[in-house]
Amino acid sequence: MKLEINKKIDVKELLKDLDKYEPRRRGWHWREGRNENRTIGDFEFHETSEALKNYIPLPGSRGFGYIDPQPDCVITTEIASGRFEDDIRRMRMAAWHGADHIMVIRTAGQSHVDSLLEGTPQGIGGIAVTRKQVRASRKALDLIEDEVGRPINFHSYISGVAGPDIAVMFAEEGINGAHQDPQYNVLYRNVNMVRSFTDACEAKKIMAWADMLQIDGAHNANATAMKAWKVRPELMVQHAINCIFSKKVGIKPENIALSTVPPTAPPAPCMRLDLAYAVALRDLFSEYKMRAQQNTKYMESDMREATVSHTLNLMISRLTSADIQSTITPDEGRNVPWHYNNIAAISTAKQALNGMDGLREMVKLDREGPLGKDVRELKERAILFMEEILESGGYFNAAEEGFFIDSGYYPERNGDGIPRQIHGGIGYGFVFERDPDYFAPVSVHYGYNNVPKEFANASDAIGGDTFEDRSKIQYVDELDETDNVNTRLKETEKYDDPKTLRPEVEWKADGIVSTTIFLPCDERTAEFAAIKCGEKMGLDDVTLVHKQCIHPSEGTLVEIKGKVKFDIKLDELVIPEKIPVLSDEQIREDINDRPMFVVAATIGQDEHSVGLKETLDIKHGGIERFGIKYLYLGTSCPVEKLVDAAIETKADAILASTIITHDDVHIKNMKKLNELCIEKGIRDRIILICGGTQVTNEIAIEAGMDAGFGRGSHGNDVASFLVKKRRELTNAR
Ligand code: Z97
Repeated sequence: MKLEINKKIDVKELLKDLDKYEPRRRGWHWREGRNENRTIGDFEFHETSEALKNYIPLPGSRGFGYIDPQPDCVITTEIASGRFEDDIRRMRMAAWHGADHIMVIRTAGQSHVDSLLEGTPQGIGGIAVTRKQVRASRKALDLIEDEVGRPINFHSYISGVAGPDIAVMFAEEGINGAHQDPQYNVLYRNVNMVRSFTDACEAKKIMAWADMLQIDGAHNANATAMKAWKVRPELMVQHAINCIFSKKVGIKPENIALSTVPPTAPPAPCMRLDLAYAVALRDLFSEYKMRAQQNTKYMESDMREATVSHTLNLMISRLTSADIQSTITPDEGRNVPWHYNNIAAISTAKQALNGMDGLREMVKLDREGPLGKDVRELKERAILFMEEILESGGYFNAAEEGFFIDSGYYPERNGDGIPRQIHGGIGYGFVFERDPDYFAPVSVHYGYNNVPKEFANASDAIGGDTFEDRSKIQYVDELDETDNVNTRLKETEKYDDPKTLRPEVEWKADGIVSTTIFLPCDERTAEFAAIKCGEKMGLDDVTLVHKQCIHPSEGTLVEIKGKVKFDIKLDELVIPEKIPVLSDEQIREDINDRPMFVVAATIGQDEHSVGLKETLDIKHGGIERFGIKYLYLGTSCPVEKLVDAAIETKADAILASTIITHDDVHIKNMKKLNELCIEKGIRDRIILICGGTQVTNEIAIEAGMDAGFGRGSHGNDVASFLVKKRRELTNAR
């Protein structure tokens, strides 16, 4: 199976022979070609990696030859639709925009499930991580990485009481990275602490074998604490515990990543607090990798606000370092996992990282001033915290005494931490010391194993385990007759036909659309009025996604979502043919060889000159930029005057602009222009163009023009047409 750029990924095809699919490789992949200077377009970049084969560049790249520099760090996106068949389409879109670390969010609380799930059940807030879902996604990513020309890391979580089982499955299925932190289970999922650390030994050993990258869970303290900046010393302690533990179990330090999150966001003076924290982390953990996340704790539903916080976070990444740059959208806060917002966040990362390329070569962090003092203080607080853990008898005692997630800024303690019991919690009582004759016939195992002498390797006892012989993997397809991918695909089968479209946001053809509405009233009224607006617009299931007070009485901005019930049939659409546009260089060359002169005006009683001026003036990228000279006759110019001026100046073309449409005055004026040129005997040698918001090429041509330019037209569209039309007229003569 191979992806074709102009075809959607075929999920049914992907699922064929999935039971036999083998992942191509194991292990984490960093971007290639880092630490090299690279010329891309007109610029030299200092912090990029190799280019992609297929990509979508930033919109602003139009001014720079559509370059798409790939930053040096891996870029993450989190995908969480709840249906893996929809996730994989998002993965493909994300990869084209520059994501090469796809984190699949698990269905709510999968840590509580004490075994492996099977099949393809639909999840809430993410997918149920099962072998089939994982394998199908990895298979899709193998195809996607061929398409974009860069390996893509696939990532999920190894936690909960089924952690080691999940680790085995991930290793078998070629998963490249995972969150693994026994402290997460203890603090947030109340898994017994002895059990959690014991399981982690096994899970980490397997991760080491599979060369997976590990991300820890310290940042969850930041997200849980009431005042996130106060837990900065604790965050460092948590990182330290998981780092050294993982290293001792056998994970290479370069595969251990700290989940760093800047703990504050504006309106806090975030740079002062977050930069010191970032520097302190890098001082203490220089051996390990940094996975820079975005702050989500102080994220509301406002995209703009989240983007500014994200950009400030990205500045910290560039001022310090980031091996992996994470991206999250406000969707995480408002629980609407919309893929186009994921793309927006990937683009924010790419844009900011490109923009700040080489920042550290120009700006040096001043350690002599307040930054150095704060960094030192943070490190001291963290080390004192660690010392107190030792004094209290070790980690387990400290966790029992509620040392963690306390709202005090250490050494201050407010006594509101999360205490957990050594003799309690989920899975308590299920950790047993291994007997002297304990024997596990597996190739990768942590700790004591009494391998009988006749076997060189433990797994020889069974003729090889699943890591050595894939045919021993038990592949379970579906367990639930109704909750599975086949039934879901059947329900949306109609939309496999590319001629039938329905808008979508969360899932294929879900009909969801969102609308931004401004209501000139207070916030509370606006909330209900907006929902009524949605209903009157014919939407079903209207809900509020975002609201923002603009003024207590003058107005509120509201975003709603709802569902449409209709389909769009492609046969019903009238899509005018797209006119190919010459490149800027081609236009310039032509005008250089043969100068061009045009006369222009807004015609009739029309005073709207902005569009025409934008099309003409060099400042706005108008035709002047290609060397075309023009005479502008102003607004409300009579058609006669325009034609006379064209004759007098021997103009190659007339550019008329008309916005007003009442009584079809725009059409009448175009017709008049054509007729007058015929009457004066110049029609066969002059190009007539009309522009305006209500003008289309079709309307203009019908009214006797050579071309019409409506909304969204730029100077290059007009210049390209002028050049081509003049060549046509010359050839005809
Ligand atoms: C991130 N946005 O990028 P369950 N283990 C650890 C975790 O941090 C998590 C889980 C397991 C975040 C990811 C929050 N983190 C989302 C160390 C989740 C998930 O939900 O308890 O089944 O496991 O880090």
